[in-house]
Amino acid sequence: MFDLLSKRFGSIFNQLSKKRLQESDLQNALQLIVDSLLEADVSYDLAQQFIQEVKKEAVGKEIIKNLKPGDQFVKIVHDKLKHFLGGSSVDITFEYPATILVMGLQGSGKTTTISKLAYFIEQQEKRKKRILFGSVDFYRPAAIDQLEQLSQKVGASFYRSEKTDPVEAAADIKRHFEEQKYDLLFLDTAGRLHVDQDMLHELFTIKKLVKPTYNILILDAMTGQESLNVAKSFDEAVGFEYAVLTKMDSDTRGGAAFSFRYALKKPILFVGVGEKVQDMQEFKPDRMAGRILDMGDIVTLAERAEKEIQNDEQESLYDAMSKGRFTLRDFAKQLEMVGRMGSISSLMKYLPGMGSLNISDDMLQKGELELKKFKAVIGSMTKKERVKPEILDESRKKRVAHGAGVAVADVNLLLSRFQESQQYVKLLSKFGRGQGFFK
Ligand SMILES: Nc1nc2c(ncn2[C@@H]2O[C@H](COP(=O)(O)OP(=O)(O)OP(=O)(O)O)[C@@H](O)[C@H]2O)c(=O)[nH]1
Ligand SMILES: [Mg+2]
Repeated sequence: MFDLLSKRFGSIFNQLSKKRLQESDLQNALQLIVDSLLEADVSYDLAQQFIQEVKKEAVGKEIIKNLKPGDQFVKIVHDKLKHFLGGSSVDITFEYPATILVMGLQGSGKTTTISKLAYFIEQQEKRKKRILFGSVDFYRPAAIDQLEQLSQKVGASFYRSEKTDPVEAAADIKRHFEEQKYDLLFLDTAGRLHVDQDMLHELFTIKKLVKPTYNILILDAMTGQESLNVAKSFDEAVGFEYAVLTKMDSDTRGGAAFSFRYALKKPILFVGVGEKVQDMQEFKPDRMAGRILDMGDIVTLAERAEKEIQNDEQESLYDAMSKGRFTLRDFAKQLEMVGRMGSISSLMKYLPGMGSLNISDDMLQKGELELKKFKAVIGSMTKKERVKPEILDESRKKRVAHGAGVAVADVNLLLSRFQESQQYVKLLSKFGRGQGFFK
């Protein structure tokens, strides 16, 4: 499928001989994205909103040498999608003691997910945690037994309240948790239909009483775009901070993840991928982006594109340098590139001759700090000042320093460093390409 889609993109873009992506070129490609999102069960409105964002980003983008326009477009789409899915995975570390209230629709996977979370925490934590399971699900016979069985499977304790009213039972379980000084309490609740306001209100009362440290909504990925309404009504009536998306092992494409993140902007912590306690994985935005677009290999593709973009920037920088037209703008780009490649210390390894020099950690740290200041200084200059720094008189320098939150002396230091590198560039252009570290 990936091959098919990228071929389709390819045939749309390959005849392109222009230098920039234009709206007319993008129409067909954007339609493919919409189709992909709709197939993943994203609502039509959301799909439209998303491609408007992509369009904004893509139209007018310069086409990068060595990169197929189709691949470049795919990268833009992928990055946007990843961004909407939360960027990077959420690194949650629970603080103890903690109470976790688990809520969700009937059959969404609440009880199963509690055991998965407990298993995950046990695997992750160095010191064994004392985990307690409790349930206030009195609506479905055997619901509490199910939780008890699961607690044995993952080595957690289980407490059955004598109370039969859910709110009273919740208070009783919490009291037991505190008295026995457990680290973690998972409170399982009855499945609710989001149209059932009474049941939602009861959950709200339990939440107020128990004061959970974390509230987690369990969302069934198979509910597709409907999951958004579910999440919204739970959020309005009860409130939660995180979600876990279950049943991602089904053939659903993950539209639920997209709709949820896009509309509610709350993190998805994990995805459930099966019925067993170990069947849960961290939520990975870029993997999910690939699944939603049905492009298995999109991550590799995006990485390749990123590399080409960097090569391209480096080449144009080299062009500017070899012509001896090296402005502060190029200098800023150079700093930016250094920043992107990692710390100065890690870069040193790659510079010829540098490995054998004895440079102390102090010097390196000073260098990194300087780099940050320089970036800020260049950032608060006007376009004109960047191209013609000689116009920077005292009052301009003061303004720039103020804007960057540094001293005027830092601005002067930057300017003298810049002059030094200009000398270096002139030297470079005499010797031609391939002599310096821009080869
Ligand atoms: N394939 C698959 N099945 C899952 C997953 N999570 C839960 N299930 C199954 O879904 C069904 C319902 O799970 P439960 O954990 O009982 O759901 P619940 O939300 O507690 O249900 P109620 O208590 O009835 O509201 C069970 O058969 C689970 O085994 C998952 O990630 N993948
Ligand atoms: Mg249950």
